[in-house]
Amino acid sequence: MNEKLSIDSASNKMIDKAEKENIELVWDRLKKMMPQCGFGTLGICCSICNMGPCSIDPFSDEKSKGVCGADADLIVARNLARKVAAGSAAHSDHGREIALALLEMAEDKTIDFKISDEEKTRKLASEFGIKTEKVDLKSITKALAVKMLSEFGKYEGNLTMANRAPAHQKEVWKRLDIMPRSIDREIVEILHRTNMGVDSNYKSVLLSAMRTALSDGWGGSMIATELTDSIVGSPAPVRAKVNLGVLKKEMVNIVVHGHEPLLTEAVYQEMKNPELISEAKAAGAQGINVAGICCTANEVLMRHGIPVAGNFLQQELALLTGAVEVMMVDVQCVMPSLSDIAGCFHTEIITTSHKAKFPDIVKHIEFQPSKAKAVAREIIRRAINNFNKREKSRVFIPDETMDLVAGFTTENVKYLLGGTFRGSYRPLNEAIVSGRIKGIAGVVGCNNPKVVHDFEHVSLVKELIKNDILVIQTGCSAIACAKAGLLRPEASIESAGPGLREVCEATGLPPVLHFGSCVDNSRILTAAVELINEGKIGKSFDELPVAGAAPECWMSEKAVAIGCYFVASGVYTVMGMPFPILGSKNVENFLCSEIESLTGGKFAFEPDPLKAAAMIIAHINNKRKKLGLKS
Ligand code: SF4
Ligand code: MSK
Repeated sequence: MNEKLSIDSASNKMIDKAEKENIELVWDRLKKMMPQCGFGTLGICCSICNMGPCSIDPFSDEKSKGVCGADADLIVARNLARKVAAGSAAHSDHGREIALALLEMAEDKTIDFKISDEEKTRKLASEFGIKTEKVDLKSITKALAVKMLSEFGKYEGNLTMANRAPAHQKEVWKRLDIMPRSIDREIVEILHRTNMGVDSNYKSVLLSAMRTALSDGWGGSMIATELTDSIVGSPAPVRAKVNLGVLKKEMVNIVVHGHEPLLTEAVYQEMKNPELISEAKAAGAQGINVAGICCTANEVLMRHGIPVAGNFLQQELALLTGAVEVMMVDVQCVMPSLSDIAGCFHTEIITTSHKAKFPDIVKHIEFQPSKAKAVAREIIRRAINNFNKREKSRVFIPDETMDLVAGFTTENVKYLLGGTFRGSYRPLNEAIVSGRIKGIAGVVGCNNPKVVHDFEHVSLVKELIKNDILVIQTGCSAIACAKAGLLRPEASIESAGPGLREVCEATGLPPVLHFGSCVDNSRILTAAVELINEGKIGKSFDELPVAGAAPECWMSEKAVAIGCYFVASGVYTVMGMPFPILGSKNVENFLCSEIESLTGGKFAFEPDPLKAAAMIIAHINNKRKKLGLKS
């Protein structure tokens, strides 16, 4: 067994199975790709125009330049900015799909969804200047959908939800001219600026990239989070299970994977359909089992306790069990290799998004809100039909599962801390002031086969909670720590420092709070606003004793955008692997030092999770000192 590829024994067992069956996995392809391109790693390769591609010689004494005269600083900055644009586009386009679904609901074009959280919908509408008193919900919903959609293309003012930021942050953004104006505009503008022969100043390229990222965090992602709560319901703490052992030998297994929540919601509703359950039983199965991968998993986990089969690097491994009848995928983080692996088994990959298709051999059943339940039924029926095509002798599901509690949000943390009558962040702020909790870290992000699967996430988070730092998580990082048992309330007794343990025992909270999917990093921003509004621990993000981290090497361009909107919002953010910027000392210096004097936040890059934890602890202690709080 190759223990080194993952700290998760279930994953290692499946990697061994792949080796025995001669099935190629992401780790094998990475090995074949070595050595990876040094120019790409350093960010000094440019193919923006057709006079290139140009690459800068990192060892040259003279200042090497591309054919147009662009130097390393400009090339590196432009490449990074384009990653921010792509990452922001992914999150924001996800948000747009949810807003379009809201509009379809309001126009009676779909009856498969209805507003599940009326209170939140009305509150959001008020925030957007929509009259809500004595107005029926359908009219409010329509007006809200139109307002939300206009956030993507408005031509004056700034993003409405950017007004949620603390006064100091807004003042900084205005002074630096990085207040996000509209979502599509910021993405388009950064692509324009980084076109050949437009913005030749690396600092202004980087600051504009920050504005694009802010339009993601305080725009597209926030819209996705808020409207998903409105339509599908706001999460509440829920117990569930995680890891490949949640797949069931006797059941029809459907794995949902990707990011968008609406079709999965319909699958969740239809898996309880008695007619479909009878059909599954008639096929010889005991029932229908739905489990998730990546952030579609996080969405349906948070709201319904649907089990999670794994995180990003486990998508191929789930298929290797030979027990998955259908893997239903939507958008983002879906490896093109899935169709090859599914081809070794009876598994059917079904693509469902009009913007994410596989080569023709893969079945495509397109989701539209107007036919969500019909599509869900069709997919479930295909899974039932596949059940008897399993090669039983090749089925192997590892036993590993772990309990977890998920479903925390900015809003429900208030209630969990003080109930209906005293719900507020005050107990949390008081715990921080007294030093029982030293500070809060948002630990998020992807897996990357370049490092040992899950190791950095789990090691960093364990070290932080041991040092009385409350951890908030999203995405694949949350799934990694869930598998390690850190999302159980008991983890406070087993692994937290004495102060954090006391708070967790008093409130029943785990020391690591699962806040949702990648777009739900916007919940971390709004929770930080609540901390500031409660008082005594800082008036702006950069004064709070908080930090951000993406420890296991960011993988997706979305992680670059997330990191940038954290830093642009004033948060110290430690990434497990550097961005491809090390080909420019100036860009590195700007992002890791100089920018702190502008936005209040900055990046650090540290692959060793214990060193990263020490850096975060030192940062939090420093902020506490400045606030006059004891270390
Ligand atoms: Fe080369 Fe400049 Fe064209 Fe980039 S934009 S490919 S550096 S000539
Ligand atoms: S799924 S973006 S690998 S966290 Fe959101 Fe995981 Fe990163 Fe995709």
